[in-house]
Amino acid sequence: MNNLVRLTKDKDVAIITIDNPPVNALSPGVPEGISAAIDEINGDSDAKAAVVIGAGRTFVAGADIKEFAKMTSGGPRRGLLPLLLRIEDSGKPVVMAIHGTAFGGGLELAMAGHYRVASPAAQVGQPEVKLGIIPGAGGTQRLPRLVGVAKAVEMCAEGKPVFAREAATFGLIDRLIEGDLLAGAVSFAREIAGKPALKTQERTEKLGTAAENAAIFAAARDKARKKQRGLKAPLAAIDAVEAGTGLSFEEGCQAEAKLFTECLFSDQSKALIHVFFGEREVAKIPDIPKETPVLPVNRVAVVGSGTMGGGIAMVFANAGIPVLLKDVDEAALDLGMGKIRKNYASSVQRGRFTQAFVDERLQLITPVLNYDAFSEVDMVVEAVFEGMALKKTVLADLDSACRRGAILATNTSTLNIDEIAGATSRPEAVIGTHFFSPANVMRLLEIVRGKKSSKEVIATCMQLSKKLGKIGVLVGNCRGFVGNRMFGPYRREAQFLIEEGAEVEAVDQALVEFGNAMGPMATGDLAGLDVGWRIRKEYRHLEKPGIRQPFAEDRLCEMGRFGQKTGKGWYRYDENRRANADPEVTALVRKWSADAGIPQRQISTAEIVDRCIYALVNEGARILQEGYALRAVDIDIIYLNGYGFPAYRGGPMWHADTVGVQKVYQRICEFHQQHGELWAPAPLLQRLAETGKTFAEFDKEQVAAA
Ligand code: 3H9
Repeated sequence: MNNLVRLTKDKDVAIITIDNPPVNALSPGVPEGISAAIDEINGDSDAKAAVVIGAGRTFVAGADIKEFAKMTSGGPRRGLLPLLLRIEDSGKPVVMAIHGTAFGGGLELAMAGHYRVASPAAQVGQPEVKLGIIPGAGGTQRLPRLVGVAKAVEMCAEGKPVFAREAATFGLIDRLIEGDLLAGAVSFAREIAGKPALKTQERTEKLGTAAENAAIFAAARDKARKKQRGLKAPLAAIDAVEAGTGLSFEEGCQAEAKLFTECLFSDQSKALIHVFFGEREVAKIPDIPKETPVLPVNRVAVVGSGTMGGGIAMVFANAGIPVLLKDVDEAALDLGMGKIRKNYASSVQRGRFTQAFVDERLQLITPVLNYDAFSEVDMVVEAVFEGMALKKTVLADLDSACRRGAILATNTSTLNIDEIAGATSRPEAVIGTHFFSPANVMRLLEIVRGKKSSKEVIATCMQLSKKLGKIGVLVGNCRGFVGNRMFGPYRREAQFLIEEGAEVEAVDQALVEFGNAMGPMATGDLAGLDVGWRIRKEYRHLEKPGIRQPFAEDRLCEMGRFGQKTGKGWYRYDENRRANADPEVTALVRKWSADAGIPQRQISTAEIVDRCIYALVNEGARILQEGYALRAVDIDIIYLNGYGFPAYRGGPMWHADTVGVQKVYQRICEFHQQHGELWAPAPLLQRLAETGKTFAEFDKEQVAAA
């Protein structure tokens, strides 16, 4: 048909093969090729039925997401509906044969067929909401006809994929095929050839009554508002399914098309598409080509069984990698293993893991008190208490205990990797792996490149992060690396605002309304205010004299108010760890501010958001310019996966692009005038503003120059 779609025959069954690697997306040429093949089959009197199948590892993973950006920047609108109607109208029945994934437009294509067969492990889904859009090729109209309204709403609004084995139980898949999918699909096609075939659009038996559906839609909207706070697409998806239940198929498709377009042209969708490609972009390191050899990581060890160490051991165990967990004495190890067991038990309780899975994982974790078996491991992650002297001692011990070729990773959030590496005779094997707490839950892994970290070690850790279910982002070795270095100015501004007269809850609420998972003060209370306090004390000698520093949090710490763990911090906590505003804190901060001569004023929500978020942007721009992050998108991915920044805003740097770099720069200049040196605009931000460029354009230039 063309180079993306082939038409062949197995006697009386025509076979349409879509071959558009890597994921058979419906890029230009694919719909046209399928359409031409259907026409040809309908003109072929020997063909009794057709099978549509994907070449390579998957059926069709969806519309080509790259095309969306072209559409929203003025390119031609590309619809799939006419093709799908042509398939449905085909005089010869069409069997869709699914393996790998049938996602988005891929599932919509499959639903236009008269039958669907699948390998049991295949996955089907309408994940469009994760891109800020809704199904745009009849998915919200055909899916309820096949699976019922409740299931269709769930799949379209939540976007979670379903295994074919499960989909077969609710009518989306007509037959599961173990073994050779094509052979099974062809024989299925022969069975149904010549029998009357149903068009999905004409099926109404699962569409339910208005009263039943009203309750389903109300519950789905409620859930979407809570679980997908701030996102517009899930609500639009529910609207589209609802339209389909009250209107004709054709009118339903029109309603869907309108909602799809509104979503596609929204800032949310642009941001989420940026995130989709960003998550894949961060794996690409300009000076470390894809072919760089990686080291096998089949057995690992973790040193330190505290909260971090225990969590990291679970991460490896969950990926099926055996792990030695070392601590200094029996009591510490028992405590660490106890916490791990408790964590797993709660996962079983919440239905995340089965007991059998947990038992297997626990078998993979071996507690040890010495380094004897360390000579057999391929990688060690040290996760002892954050302190340079201790880390150096542990690294020196590992240097003696581990075989040459093993990776020595240090889990630090602030310390200098090169100094730690200097404690070994093999700095090329040393790398930073900054897990985020709780390590077994948080997706982000900052991989910190030391001056001497070898390319093989970096490539191995990047690849390993995927196996561990993490998103690895390579960062440079500066204080706080990328995430925490930016978090400092963000929380500094939040404190300044409180010292200038804002209420603690007002600051948190403004940032939660912006979309962040938590406000900065509540986050501090959760992590423990003493952590930052200790670090600040250690680095106090580096502070420039005469520059304003926040003081309220340090004073709260001096009073023993460390946050949730002491029942008091910025908030007061009840026995269920619920935060309550604490008038004592307000009174104290007002007094301290008066003593310090800080004028008190009314502070707007907009100022709270600008001060905190632009502090992130300004520091992010410095980090970029200094080369500690490879691209602006790397910073975005860090913030989305480690700091609860809302994905629908694309990350702090993308957010700056969306607001307008010039506008952000001007606001930062105002803050500079009002609040002094800490707000000096980053030179890169200034350059971009003056040349009318965005951070995304800066990234493209970086990639082109690499
Ligand atoms: C849609 O269908 C809307 C419809 O309603 C129609 C409206 C008209 N397009 O993830 P991987 C690239 S919306 C373009 O690393 P994996 C990806 O960027 C779409 N490119 O592999 C990467 O490129 P590179 C609904 C795509 O095995 C390479 O393929 N569908 C697309 O870990 C490999 O990807 C979705 O949202 C695409 N659709 O995971 C599904 N998909 O190598 C999105 C992938 O240059 N895709 N690429 O970095 C996925 O979820 C995963 O890619 C998948 C494979 C599970 C399929």
